[in-house]
Amino acid sequence: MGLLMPGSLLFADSPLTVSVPVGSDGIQRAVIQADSYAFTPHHLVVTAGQPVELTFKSVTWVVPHNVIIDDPQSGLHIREEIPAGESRTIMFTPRVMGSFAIYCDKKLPFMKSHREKGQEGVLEVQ
Ligand SMILES: [Cu+2]
Repeated sequence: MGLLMPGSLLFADSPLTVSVPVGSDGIQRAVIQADSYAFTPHHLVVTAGQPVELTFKSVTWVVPHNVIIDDPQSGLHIREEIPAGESRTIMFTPRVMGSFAIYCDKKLPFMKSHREKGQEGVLEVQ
């Protein structure tokens, strides 16, 4: 699958809050499960100035999700679609310390957004 790289963190073994481990290549790497309606783990702690690689693995059959981290002032401007049952990897290097929202903004007409249903988390940059 290519997901089980050394240094990867498997969501199945993860508590809800994780310090994202650094691989031998210096990349902070984690795998996050995307389900309806949650990201697991949902609180990721990373170190500023080092590259981060997050793989979002959808475990849904039909429902599409996405992942958004949007704080342009901090250089974080990520939006990636995650089709049902597929995995998508985002890479970025956080430069500014702080806590930033990770969320899915999918929404059906007249329904609450996935974020409002609980599909959100925190990227904590230390
Ligand atoms: Cu979603």
